[in-house]
Order: sequence, then structure tokens, then C-alpha cells
Amino acid sequence: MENLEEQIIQANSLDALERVRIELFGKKGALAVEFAKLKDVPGAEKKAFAEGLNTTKTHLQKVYDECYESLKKAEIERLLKAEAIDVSLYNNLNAKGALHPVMSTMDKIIDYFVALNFSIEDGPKVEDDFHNFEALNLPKNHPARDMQDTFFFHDGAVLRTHTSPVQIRTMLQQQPPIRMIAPGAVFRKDYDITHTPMFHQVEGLVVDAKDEVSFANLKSMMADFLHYMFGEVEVRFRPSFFPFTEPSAEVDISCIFCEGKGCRVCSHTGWLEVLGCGIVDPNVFKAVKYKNVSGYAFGLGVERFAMLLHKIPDLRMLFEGDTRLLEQFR
Ligand code: 2NL
Repeated sequence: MENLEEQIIQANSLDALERVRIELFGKKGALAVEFAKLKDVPGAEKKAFAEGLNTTKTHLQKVYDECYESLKKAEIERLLKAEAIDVSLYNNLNAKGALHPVMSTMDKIIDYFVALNFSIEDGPKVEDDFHNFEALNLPKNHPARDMQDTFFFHDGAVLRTHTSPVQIRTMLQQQPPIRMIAPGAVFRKDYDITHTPMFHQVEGLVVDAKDEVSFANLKSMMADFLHYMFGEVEVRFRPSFFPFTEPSAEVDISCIFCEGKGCRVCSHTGWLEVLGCGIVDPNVFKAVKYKNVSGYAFGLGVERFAMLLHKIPDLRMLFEGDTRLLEQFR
């Protein structure tokens, strides 16, 4: 019987203990064998024999229960360690993705021009001097080519500084009439509160027979586009300069933060500059060998539109990848 107790104590796992339990307490186990002997014990000794067996059984049961409890506890501890979940890890298993605000703003802009039958054109981000500068009336030594603004490769190739080379490529491949937009990433060597070395532009170009396209057409389309984007705002045109358009204008909307009363965002002017545009300079048409045509063009920065539309106070928030910003666009 001491041997039976020893068997229980020796069991070093729940599985081993279970095998011992069957051997001792099972229907054909050691205790059952002992109890079976009861019928052969002479009547006078039966009582003492049975009491002895019951005491033994109760004792073994107690030893078994204690062993079971301690093995079970050890097993739970082992599982807790093995299956531990680091709750400090970010669980993104159920996180749903969403368009980045720059991309949804781009989509909204594109939708407007697609509805007006503009085609969407694309082109390389690594460009040559001709498509990025020369054809756009930006001759050698023009300040816009400055090393400070442009990322150059050793062989003279550049990262496009605007999407205009896409318009040049399109004009070289197609004949007028042209109604196109070129959305995409552009690159400038510039990094501060209001500039990132990569940002997005949408540029547009309309070319048709001479005198078919006017500044009035451009002006009404830009005003309508800005009302589509920003709702009921004032729109104003200021004369400006771009190498590739003449005449040129910059376009402002009344400040959407203070309704034109003047605030920090609009530098107390009541106006926000949102795009540039103009009549295509004849030198651009010369570069692509277009004759007897007229056209207008425009360009805008998508990040600026996204910031105004969603009231995002700092440009850098768009590029930090902080989920607390991105979650708000699900
Ligand atoms: C701005 C201003 C502008 C253009 C871009 C353009 C392209 C060709 C010919 C003529 Cl191929 N013009 N693009 C014209 C005027 C303004 O962008 O402020 N962009 C952020």
C-alpha cells in the first residue's frame, strides 16, 4: 500500500497521474482487487478489513487530489507562459484600411475633370532635361533649374519637379484637340514646415484650334472647379508669372477658416492661394511643333487642397503615418 502512495507521488505529469489513477482507483484497479478480497475474509475480520481498506482508499484519494492540484497548477502556469499575448503589441488584425487623404483628395479632383471629358495621363518620374525644363520655356540658366530645387542624377536626368513633362509627352504623341490632366508625385529639394521633398500635383491642359480657347474659358472653369471643391467661396484671380504661360494668374479663394474676415491661416488677408494657371506660352507649342493652336493650363498642389478640405493644420501630418490621423479617414 505504501507502494501505491509512492506511485501517485512519482507521477510527474497530468497524463502520468491519470494512468496511475486508473491503475489504483479504476474498475479493475489495485483498490478494486483489494476490495474483491473482502468476500473471502472470515466474518469476524470483515469489519476491520473493510475499515482498513476504506482508510487506505480515503488516504490515497487525498494524496491523489493534492498531486492533481499541484500538477494542474503547474500545467496552467506552463500554458499561460507558452500562450502569453503581449497586450502592448499593436493589434492591427481587425484594422480596416482607408484611402490616404492626399489620395482621396486627388480622386475628388480627378472626378471633376473626368466628368468634363478630360483624359488622365501618366509619365515617368525620372525625366530628362528637355521634358522637365527646355520644352516648358525654362532655358538653361533659368533660376527654376537651380540645384537648390531640383534632384539631379549624375547623368543629367532629374526627378520631375512638376507634372508638366507629362503634358509635353502627351502633346508629342497626340494631335489637338487635347483635354488632359496629369496627376502624380513630384520632387523638389525642399524641406520645412510647408514643403516636403515629395508632393503631389494635378496639372491640366486644354489645346484646340487657334482662338477656340480663351482666358475666359479658363477663368470660368477654374471658378466652377473651386466651387465644386470648396462650396460657396469667393474666387479671385491675380496676375502672376510662370515661364510656361502668358498671361498667367494665381487663383485665391476666400478663407474657409474665417470666411474672409482674416485669421492666422490666411495671414489676416482673408484669402487662400490655391492654384496657378494661364494661357500656354507660344514657346511651349514651338517645342512640341504645334502650329495654329491655342491652349490653357493650370496646376495645383494636392497636399494643400487636402489640408484645406480636412482642416489639417500641419503638412507633415500627411507624411508621418500616425494611425491617429489615418483612422479618421476610415
Ligand atoms: C502651380 C502652377 C501651373 C502650368 C502649371 C503648364 C504645363 C504646360 C504648359 C503650360 Cl505643358 N502650363 N502647367 C501652368 C500654369 C500653372 O502650376 O502653382 N502649381 C502648383
